[in-house]
Amino acid sequence: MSTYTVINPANEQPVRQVTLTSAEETDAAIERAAKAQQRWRNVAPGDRAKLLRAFAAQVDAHIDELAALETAGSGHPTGAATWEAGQVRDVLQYYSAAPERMFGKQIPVPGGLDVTFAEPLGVVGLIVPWNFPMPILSWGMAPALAAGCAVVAKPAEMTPLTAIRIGELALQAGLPEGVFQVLPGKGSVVGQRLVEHPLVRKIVFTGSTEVGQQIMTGCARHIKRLTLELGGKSANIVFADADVEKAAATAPYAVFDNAGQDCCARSRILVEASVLDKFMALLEPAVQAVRVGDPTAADTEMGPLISAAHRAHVASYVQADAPVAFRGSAPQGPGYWYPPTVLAPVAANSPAYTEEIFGPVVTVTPFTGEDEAIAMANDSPYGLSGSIWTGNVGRAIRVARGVETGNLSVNSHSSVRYWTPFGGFKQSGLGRELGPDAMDAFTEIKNVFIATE
Ligand code: TAP
Repeated sequence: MSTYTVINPANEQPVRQVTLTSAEETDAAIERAAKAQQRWRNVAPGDRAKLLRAFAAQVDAHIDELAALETAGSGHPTGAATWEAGQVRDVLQYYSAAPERMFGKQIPVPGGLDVTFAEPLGVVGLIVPWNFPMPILSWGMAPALAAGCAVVAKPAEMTPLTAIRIGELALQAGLPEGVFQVLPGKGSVVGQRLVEHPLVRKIVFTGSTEVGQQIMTGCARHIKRLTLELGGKSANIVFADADVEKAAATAPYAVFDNAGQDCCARSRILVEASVLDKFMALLEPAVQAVRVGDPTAADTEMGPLISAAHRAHVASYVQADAPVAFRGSAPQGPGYWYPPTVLAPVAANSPAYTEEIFGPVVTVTPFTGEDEAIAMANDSPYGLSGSIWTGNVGRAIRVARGVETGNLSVNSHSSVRYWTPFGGFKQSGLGRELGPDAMDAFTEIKNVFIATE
């Protein structure tokens, strides 16, 4: 049995020892899940709904504990971590309404009638990244459980603590043993077994596009269902007719939230050339005002990066000769700190402009006219998120329709709402999470003909 230590990224101190799950233990958990699922799918819809509401209530009663655990284990500022724990509760609550609304169709056909049933897929393997351990766990877990699937979740190796605790809360809420299991461990061991094991009927993966490609290949061997939520390099497009003050004031939060470790980070700001100088003059104080520091402090807005290795990766995009326009602050001393950084001007082929940095680094580039803004936004293999700032409603709609991305906001920097669909275009992923149709991802439609003659 091997263990490792979760490190607090804000001070580099050990937080807790965690046991790595082996391949054999993963197989045993999958087999337990498959047995439990046979019973879970037959729990009356109203009772499944009640258990999900009880689970939500358990999470609600432990919001502060979960938030503190996330702050210690992932470095998320306490305000953000509290919101994230609340998101788990809310997502469970939202999907607790689903079991009693899993309607089929009645289709008239000659000689009888046809009815359809939404049948649960079976065991779902949920592979979670380190950047938002709680919300991303809940986006797969809640609709899968509601659909009557059993879930085996693998949190990221660096950030397993809140998922482990949420697994305990599920049992305390009364979910039957084996219906929801959390297996801390390595992607190359636990994650891979989930992909390879034939009893796992679906993988929900959130993470890098590179690992997503490997998982897609592995799932192809079993024709295994798959949802992929992958990387992003989203554009924040600011037109001259926008409320430029508001666009500049919110731009830091659209990219530096979670220290830029956010798949939806608007890490390319595109500004109409005629207001570029005004925008930059407004952006500088906004970036410098971002409160970076001790994540346990109530007013901290940005914490550290997740690890020393990730900080080195982020820093590699800002070499000594990088065009740093201005920066915010970051604490000195222990912790994986990196200041909010604005690069301008950047070449269109610069890695900082084309690659997902996943840190608090943003580029600012001017454009001329709507067509160029759309072309620049689309000049990326990714298509996850983005924002459009304009006072012209027609333009807002034209540009929103033109940008090849799954989730856009107009005159707002908001990203994810659990009651609307979420997912990517192009290499940002496959399938949709959240919203009222998320249950479709965890069920198969079965069609039954009943003869009447
Ligand atoms: P990855 O390195 O891809 O890891 C994601 C998860 O996959 C981790 O749990 C990892 O385990 C596991 N994994 C690694 N190799 C695996 C394998 N061969 N088989 C099965 N599982 C494996 O991503 P990350 O660095 O944690 O997260 C950052 C990336 O996620 C960014 O690209 C970001 O954009 C993306 N992301 C996307 C979204 C959405 S919703 N589109 C949301 C958040 C993040 P270990 O912990 O052992 O590495």
